[in-house]
Amino acid sequence: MEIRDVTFTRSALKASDRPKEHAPHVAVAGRSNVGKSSLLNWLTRRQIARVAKAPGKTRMLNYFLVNGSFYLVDLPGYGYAKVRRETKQQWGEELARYLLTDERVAGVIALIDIRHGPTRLDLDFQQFLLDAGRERLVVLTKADKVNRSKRKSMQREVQFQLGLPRPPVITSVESGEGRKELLERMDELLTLWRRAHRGE
Ligand SMILES: Nc1nc2c(ncn2[C@@H]2O[C@H](COP(=O)(O)OP(=O)(O)OP(=O)(O)O)[C@@H](O)[C@H]2O)c(=O)[nH]1
Ligand SMILES: [Mg+2]
Repeated sequence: MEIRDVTFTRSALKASDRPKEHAPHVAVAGRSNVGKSSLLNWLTRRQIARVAKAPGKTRMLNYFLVNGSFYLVDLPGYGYAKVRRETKQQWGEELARYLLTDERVAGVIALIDIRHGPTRLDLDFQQFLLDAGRERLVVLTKADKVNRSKRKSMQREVQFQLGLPRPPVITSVESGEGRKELLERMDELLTLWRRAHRGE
């Protein structure tokens, strides 16, 4: 897949603010600061999502229309403690509802920091995706921060721990590693979704 054009469409939290069309969504999820917005900029080769030093930057669901045919969705990170509890609960609920019920979600790119592997929250989120019946595309981020042998061992370990049919994709926005593979795996998700929704 080539990314030809990308347009920021909208920020939304409530279901009524989400895009209206039938086009599929690929959501990008993970802990606060794991690199979701960076990954979106890197994938699209545009400075389109906001990246910050402080975690908790992305607070809404941000929709980016790609090639006029599907949405990439930058999600707020989970596990950021400094957000007020009520706000956190509200995001959590809206997000969960979105991922559980919106038929347009073709899959979730779930980011995990390669330095630490899955945290308790990552494991809970993986279980949530399994229960929701969502396709998981697991990505290990920030590969430039670890050596080659740690990459390999973490890749094997995470595949086993999460029960994934294929190894997670290793990426680094610094070295550029993993971009082509991630785009291919996204394409597969979209193809699956289109097959399942043909004729609608
Ligand atoms: N070295 C390195 N740093 C990265 C990489 N990806 C992201 N970062 C850094 O990690 C920090 C967090 O990145 P963001 O993209 O804002 O993370 P996020 O997951 O969107 O965070 P929230 O919006 O707060 O949930 C930034 O300082 C990025 O520069 C990577 O591949 N390598
Ligand atoms: Mg972000």
